[in-house]
Amino acid sequence: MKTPLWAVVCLFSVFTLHARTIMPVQPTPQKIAVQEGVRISLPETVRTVGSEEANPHALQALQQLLPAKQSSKAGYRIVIGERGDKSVRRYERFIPTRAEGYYLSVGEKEMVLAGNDERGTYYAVLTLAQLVTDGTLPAVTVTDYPAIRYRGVVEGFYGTPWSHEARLSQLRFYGRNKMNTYIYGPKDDPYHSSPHWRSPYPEKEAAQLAELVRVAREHEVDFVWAIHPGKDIRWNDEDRRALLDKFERMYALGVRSFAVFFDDISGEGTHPQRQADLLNHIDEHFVQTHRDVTPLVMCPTEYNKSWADPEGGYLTTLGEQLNPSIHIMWTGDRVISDITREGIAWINGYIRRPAYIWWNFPVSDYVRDHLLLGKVYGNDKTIADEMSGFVSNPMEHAEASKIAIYGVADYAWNPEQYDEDRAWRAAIRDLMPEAAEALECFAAHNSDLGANGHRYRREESEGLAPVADRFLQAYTAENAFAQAESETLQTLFDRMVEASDILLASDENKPLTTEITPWIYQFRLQAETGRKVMQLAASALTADNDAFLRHYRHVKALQRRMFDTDQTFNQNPYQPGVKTATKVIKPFVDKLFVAAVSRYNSRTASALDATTDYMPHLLRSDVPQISRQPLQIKGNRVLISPLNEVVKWAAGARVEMELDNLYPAESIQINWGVKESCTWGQLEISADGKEWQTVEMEQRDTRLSAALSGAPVRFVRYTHIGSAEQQIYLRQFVVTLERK
Ligand code: 14T
Repeated sequence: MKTPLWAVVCLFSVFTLHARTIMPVQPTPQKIAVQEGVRISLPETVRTVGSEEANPHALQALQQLLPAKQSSKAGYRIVIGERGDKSVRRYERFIPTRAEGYYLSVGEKEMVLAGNDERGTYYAVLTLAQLVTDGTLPAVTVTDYPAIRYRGVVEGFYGTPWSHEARLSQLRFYGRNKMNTYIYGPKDDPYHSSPHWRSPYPEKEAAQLAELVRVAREHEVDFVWAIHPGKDIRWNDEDRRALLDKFERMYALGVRSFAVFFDDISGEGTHPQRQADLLNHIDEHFVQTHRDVTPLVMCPTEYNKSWADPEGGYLTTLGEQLNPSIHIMWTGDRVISDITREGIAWINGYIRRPAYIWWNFPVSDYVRDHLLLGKVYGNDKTIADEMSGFVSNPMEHAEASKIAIYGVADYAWNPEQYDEDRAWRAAIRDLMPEAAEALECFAAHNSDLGANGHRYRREESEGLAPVADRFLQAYTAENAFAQAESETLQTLFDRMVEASDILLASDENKPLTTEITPWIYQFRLQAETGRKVMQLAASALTADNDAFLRHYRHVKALQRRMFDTDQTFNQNPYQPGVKTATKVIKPFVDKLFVAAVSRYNSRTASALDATTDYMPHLLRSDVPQISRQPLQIKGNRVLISPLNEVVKWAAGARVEMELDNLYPAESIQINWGVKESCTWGQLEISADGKEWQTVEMEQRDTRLSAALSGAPVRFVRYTHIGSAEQQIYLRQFVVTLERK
């Protein structure tokens, strides 16, 4: 059989690619075909067809890209518009019949930008802009659409809400990355949640929200204003009216998309039938009555499988009762989890509609001492049809969150072709093109969360663990200094120092470097410690005692400086401090330090201290949850880091703090989060750890306090002297010393 000529031409000249390597288009288009070897110069004179009807935002973006002279007769022809417009009628069959889809073709005489709808045309222009290099365009055909209808971000974390400037920058970033949704729901905005959800925003805040709405619209992003009324809502006409009034006020500010959150509440507000009645009422008397308001989004109280009680019927009630157009959010099998096929099938069965995914990544409000700068991975790539939306809950560090958000934009547009590695690298290049290598090094080692109550972990320092293990193994088992591994590790520490300095000196992205500066300082110190511990380990083998002791003193000094950094920056009340490279690098450096010191100690019969983290005071406890809590020094106060979960305290168990010296003490403050009289507990102090003195405590509400008026204290302990297990919260445990 003869091969027809057109097929030969196609084979030779057209490259259909899934935009993996060659084209820089982001997010990855569904289909892109490039004609090899053809470059088209940006035209100087153009004849635009369709400007009267096409999406004005698309036209404006096109105008910025091609500030060419307009001519009615001559010049390069540009056809622009959306399905139904006269201009694109001839191309309608090429336009994908998907929301926000588009067809883009660039030829030598003409280009076509045809959206399935207004947003589709805008996206066609964005893709076109990304195809330009050095003032030329490839000859190309793109057929593209998002696999998931709603893609974006939910500002839904606890902690300092994003600044106005940061939000403006986010909205531009979402638009540029073809995300169409920003859900405004910062837990710490009192006008979003209790106590003031019923009240209008003060003038300044209202004006800023109106500006956000405007900028979102300019960038084709739906600004979704969320309300969180469940903490104190009363199921009566008055509160129903209060909620609708608030929505009307937000509508007047320009908001056209709304959400109602019932997460993280208890009591009356959790009632599913009442929630459904309210939401249907809003749907019927607000959403449906305003022709330009988009479908309502709700976050249920049982928003993940581990909290859901299928027998209790909460989700079944929502599924049966909520109007079908209302979207229901879902975080997966757990509060923090990645979405699987089985997981989404489970919830969709209950709610009778595709779930609207609230992905709790890179949110770090439960591990605030860590930065989550790693890759976006873990979500199933074949379940786009099973979800109506996919939004990411980010960190309170807005700019740093863009690494993950970029990945989410790519995943949610085209999950089947999503490549986490490529997206992560591209994100870093997008944020800091000049210092990309440095940022990549920093991000590669700042991505895991450390142990946490949600048991969510991320990869970090990929590929390094086997090298570190081999080196340690050779060192401890054979007294050998493995050469190849040592070179890899030395290079790593050098690169870390290099990356830190380059990032600290860079002016490229100030909002980003400002957010992460404390972590860069800590990262540099960790690298220097690593470098020095390698030298320490080497001199422990060669029996050069002078060199060993010099390195040892330096490592101790570096440990002290890391402690100071941890105690000085990011002092939030939950997880204060600055943790970096905690998954592979820090454990390796610590283990090698211990091995080197113990080797020196046994060879020279010395007793040098081999602890790895500077902290002069000690905490001992046979209450497992408390024993893992770090101590903190805040001026003249020594405290146990508070814990945000229920602590189970067995009868007879105790908590004991040992200070490094004897101090005159001023007072002790304790808060176990319980109002009942704490007769199960006994507080004692001691100067030597042998003779103990019981201290009376005064209780006010949940607060216990004891005045010590200068008593000499080195040991403090609190013992459960009752007989039944206690369930308490570790809100506060502080020993205040007298100021010198
Ligand atoms: F609405 C939800 F989908 C959701 O995730 N709600 C919160 C969210 O605002 C927060 O940022 C996120 C991460 O901490 O988790 C939810 O908040 C919690 C989760 C808990 F397990 C609050 C208290 C918890 F005990």
